[in-house]
Amino acid sequence: LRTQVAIIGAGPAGLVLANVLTRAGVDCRVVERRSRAHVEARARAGLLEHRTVATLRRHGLAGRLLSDGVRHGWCDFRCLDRSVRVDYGTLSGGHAHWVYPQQFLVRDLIEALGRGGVRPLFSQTVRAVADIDTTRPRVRCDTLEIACDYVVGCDGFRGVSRAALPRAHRVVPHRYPYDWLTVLAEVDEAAPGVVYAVGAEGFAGMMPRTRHLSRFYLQCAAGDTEAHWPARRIREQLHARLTPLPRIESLPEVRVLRMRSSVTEPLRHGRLLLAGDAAHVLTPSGAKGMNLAIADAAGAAEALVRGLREGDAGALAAYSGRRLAEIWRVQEFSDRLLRLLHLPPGEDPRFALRMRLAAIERLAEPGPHAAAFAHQYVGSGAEGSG
Ligand code: RFL
Repeated sequence: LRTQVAIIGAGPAGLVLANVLTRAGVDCRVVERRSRAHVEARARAGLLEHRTVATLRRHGLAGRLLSDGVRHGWCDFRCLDRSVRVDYGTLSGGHAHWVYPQQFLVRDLIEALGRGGVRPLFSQTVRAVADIDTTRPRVRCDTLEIACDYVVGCDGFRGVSRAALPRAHRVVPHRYPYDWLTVLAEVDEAAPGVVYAVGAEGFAGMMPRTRHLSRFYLQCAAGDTEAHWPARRIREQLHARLTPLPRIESLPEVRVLRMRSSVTEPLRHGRLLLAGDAAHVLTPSGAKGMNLAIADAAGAAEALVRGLREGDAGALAAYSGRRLAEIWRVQEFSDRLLRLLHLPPGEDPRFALRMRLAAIERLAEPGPHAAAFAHQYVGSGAEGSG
């Protein structure tokens, strides 16, 4: 098989990239190891930033999200029996998130690609990426090989593309001293908004997904497994840390999310570029992972179109530096939010909670400090994540 751009992975990054390239007249193929049904059912993130929606809209990919998604512009912080509403929509000058589950967006992106005549190669695993130092890199899959001009690794944290980078590329990791239990729950009414609860028993969070599904997070001990968290304990802890909360009907998905971050630097070597989770992992605290993946994809698409259609290699040379500046800004934001949401081990919780309440109240008081947080949270403007 021969194409201009071989894309590994049909997650949000790979699919946005493929759509933008196809619309710009660049030939590409997407290889995905899972089936179409699998990727269209995989529930993960659900909050789309202002600028993510602007990107999707610009490329004609936001139709269903704009008609079926719900706009959201505030979050509540609960701490010491207080509930503080941060109206980041108003504080950022009218920007908002869109609540739209990742699996719906993936479905829409696959459909849009199909309308452009491109069908990802599903159930086909990439085994190796070769010859990235030449002008004809190759992607070796289970039953076929793709020769191309560029390879973009959008294959997530556990993908193969990163392994093709030479040793000089560094992965900068960070491990937090706790984990999160992530729980998808059927609820009797939609979560009214994002809620972060900070308390001596540990952090708990609630994020809206659909009318009858919400995502909950519970801080747990580092190294805990799902076996430590039977349904009864989850319900007890949600009530203890998060009340009031909607009535929970069932818990269809419970997983422990290892709380770690990492960034690979640089994001390009020769004819291989990395985008999305293949390049960086963020904790879900600020709901940034999918947004950053889509921003990477848009940046890679622009650079590839310039390189392949206009013969301008400058944008490809600048891709890694530009994206890393933003990726680190977003990492710093997510890290800062986590520090606000968790108590430092060993510190008297009475003092630590008062400190956090004071910090939370500042986020709600109109002024430059709250406006900067609001812009970063919603991903807008010069102070935002891009
Ligand atoms: P994805 O979505 O992981 O897609 C990568 C795709 O590559 C495929 N793949 C391969 N294909 C062919 N050959 C190979 N050798 C391959 N190896 C891998 C995979 O099957 C997959 O389809 O990466 P992308 O596109 O960069 O998108 C990133 C987002 O998916 C990610 O940042 C978020 O979903 C992170 N995330 C969450 N973010 C939030 O903001 N809020 C959340 O609640 C939230 N929950 C989650 C999450 C990520 C999770 N994973 C990855 C462990 C919950 C989970 C379980």
